[in-house]
Amino acid sequence: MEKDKAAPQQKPTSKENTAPQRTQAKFSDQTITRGEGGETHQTAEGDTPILTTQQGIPVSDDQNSLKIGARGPSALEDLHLREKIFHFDHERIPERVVHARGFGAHGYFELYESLSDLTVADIFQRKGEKTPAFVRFSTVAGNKGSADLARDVRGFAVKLYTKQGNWDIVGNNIPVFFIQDAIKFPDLIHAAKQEPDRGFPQAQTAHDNFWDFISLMPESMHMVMWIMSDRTIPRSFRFMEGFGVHTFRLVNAEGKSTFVKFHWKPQLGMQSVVWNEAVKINGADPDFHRRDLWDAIQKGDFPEWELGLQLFDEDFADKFGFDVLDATKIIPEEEIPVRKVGRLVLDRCVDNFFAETEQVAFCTQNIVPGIDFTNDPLLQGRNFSYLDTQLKRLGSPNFTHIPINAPKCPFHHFQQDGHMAMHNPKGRANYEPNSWGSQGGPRESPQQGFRSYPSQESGAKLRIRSERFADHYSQARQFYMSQTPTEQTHIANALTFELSKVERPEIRVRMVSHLLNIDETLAKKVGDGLGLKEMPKPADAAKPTRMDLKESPALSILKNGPKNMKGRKLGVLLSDGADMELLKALEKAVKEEGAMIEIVAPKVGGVEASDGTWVEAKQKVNGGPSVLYDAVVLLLSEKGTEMLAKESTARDFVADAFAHAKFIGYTKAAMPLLEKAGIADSLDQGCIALEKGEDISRFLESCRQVRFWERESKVHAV
Ligand code: HDE
Repeated sequence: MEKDKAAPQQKPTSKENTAPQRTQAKFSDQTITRGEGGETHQTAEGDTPILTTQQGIPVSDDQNSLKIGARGPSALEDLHLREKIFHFDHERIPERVVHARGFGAHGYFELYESLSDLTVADIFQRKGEKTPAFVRFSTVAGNKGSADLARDVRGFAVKLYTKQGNWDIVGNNIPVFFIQDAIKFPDLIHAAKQEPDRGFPQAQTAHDNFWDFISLMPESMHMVMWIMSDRTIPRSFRFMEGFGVHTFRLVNAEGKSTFVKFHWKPQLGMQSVVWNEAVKINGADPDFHRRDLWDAIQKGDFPEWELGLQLFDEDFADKFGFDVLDATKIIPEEEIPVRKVGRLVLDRCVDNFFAETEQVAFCTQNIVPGIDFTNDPLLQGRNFSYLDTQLKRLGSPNFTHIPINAPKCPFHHFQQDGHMAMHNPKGRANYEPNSWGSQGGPRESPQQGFRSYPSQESGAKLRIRSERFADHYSQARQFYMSQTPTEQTHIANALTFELSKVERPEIRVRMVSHLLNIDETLAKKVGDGLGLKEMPKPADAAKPTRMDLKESPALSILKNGPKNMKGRKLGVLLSDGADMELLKALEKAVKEEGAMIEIVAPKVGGVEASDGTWVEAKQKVNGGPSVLYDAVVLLLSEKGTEMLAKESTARDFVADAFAHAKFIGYTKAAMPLLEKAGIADSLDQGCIALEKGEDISRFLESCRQVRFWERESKVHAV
């Protein structure tokens, strides 16, 4: 047996000879030495901090555990090894039971005008005042590691660090919800998430349990229209709306209450991807939405939303055709316009994902003086839930001591101790009332303190739902009717896709019976798409569908899309010998439009353009499919085309861009690639030949429509 060979003993006299050394190299201003066993040592020099344990004890060797002889057992006294592995073993905390996958950023809210007539909320008093904010976007059903483009509702949770405490608007990108009463939430989420026996599918609703539950819950039909629309496959967090969903109250100095619904309107307009694109993005870049937000903020292209309020009084609430306490209903913007009162800007990425995004704890019950709840039974249930879930996840009632959750205003209370207490009340008094005078700690303030709106409540104690909650189909129909034909087709296709994944035929049929109460043409399209031999009878409805509700253009994404390419990304497929003049002109025009360019090339190192300029690429063609871009340009030389026409991922780049109704700019030399991709004979107005500078302006002008939707019907046969 080979004899144990110990590394040479170090003389601990000087810094240089404390680590075993054999060879030395300089890399990135750090001296790298190799130990006897060939391992890498990077030692602290100059300003580089010295590695320590959690206790601050300097570490001499982070590559080798303490052993008895070079090949002997590890010593139990190795405090560094023990601490390092102990900590690693405990790195995970439970993921959120819903909204596990999310991404957050810091920013601020800026008020346009004082709302002191409506509310005493401090955040709404002074025009132009900025309030720090943290926002976390999320998907609902997927686990923490799931892909960003799952068809799912997006969470849109905003924490506002106001001068009178933290106010959380824990909203979604859809203004309604599946259920009316919190008691059904665990059932809904159980049905939506992976099935309990098999543990799949995750991050998708296209399975039996979800549609079984939904088809037995007529109250979810309005939400079904929204989730089957393109709202659940947003192009970016930056391009989606947010909603507080429930009706809340604003309360002013006279104690007058005004009902309010909160809206976040993206400055860049709304945009979604198409389903086939979403599926492919999930493979190409599962972090597509995270990366998009990160990149935009890092570039200084700060995303922005306007805060809009729908304000109404009891009178309107009584006259409105639906109950304003029912979270499955909206108030159309055409009936109560959205008043824009401020803007939310996200201008700083987190320093650490776990410390901030993962540990941020939103609670619907975090409201401030001047804001109040209503009796929406979903909201009431949520107010119980969020505090509970934070304790479970973060492990201590002191989760507000974590910096991301701590108020940024002064706070004083007598709550103390518990796990991980970072600060406790100072002084002798930890109770009140007390007789310690000015040393006695904080006192209540009837003037400034939070007071609930004194609404009159009475009634028998019953498990009951208001009859005013019983119309489940009218607004579902209104939503569907408010969509453009393209969007209506997407809804029908999404329903057909999802229900085609359902194994039990009776569930599919039950869903179609509900659709018959929404719109017959939609029901027939889906029935046909599912291959139903005969249509079922419409589902029993507690209330007949109202046919008199007016279309609401505000509900359509396409009617509210962007007016330019600002914030969008153009993918340019480039080859050696590409026309440099054209590329320069394109880069200039895209910059002026406020959009971005990403170069895709056969090799990531780059290409040599026509004039000998070396242009670096961001993506190799097989890692930069066209699904990652809003529009594409094929800036190719003849030689480059010849080579790329033989590359399947280049052919997919073109064919997918075409199938996803994207605008395609191309040089004449790229024609053979278009031919190989099978689209040369179908070129339409969305495909624009680029020869000179003015073609580029024409191309970018077209791109402002984001997609060439007329093409879509020509590329789908089923
Ligand atoms: Fe949530 N929800 N929810 N929810 N929700 C959570 O809290 C819950 C509902 C929403 O980025 C949990 O911290 C119940 C509606 C968002 O951290 C949990 C009910 C809306 C987020 C919880 C609802 C939401 C959550 C899980 C029915 C839109 C992510 C982790 C009564 C208005 C916040 C957590 C973040 C998170 C409970 C319904 C939005 C378990 C019981 C409706 C955006 O407390």
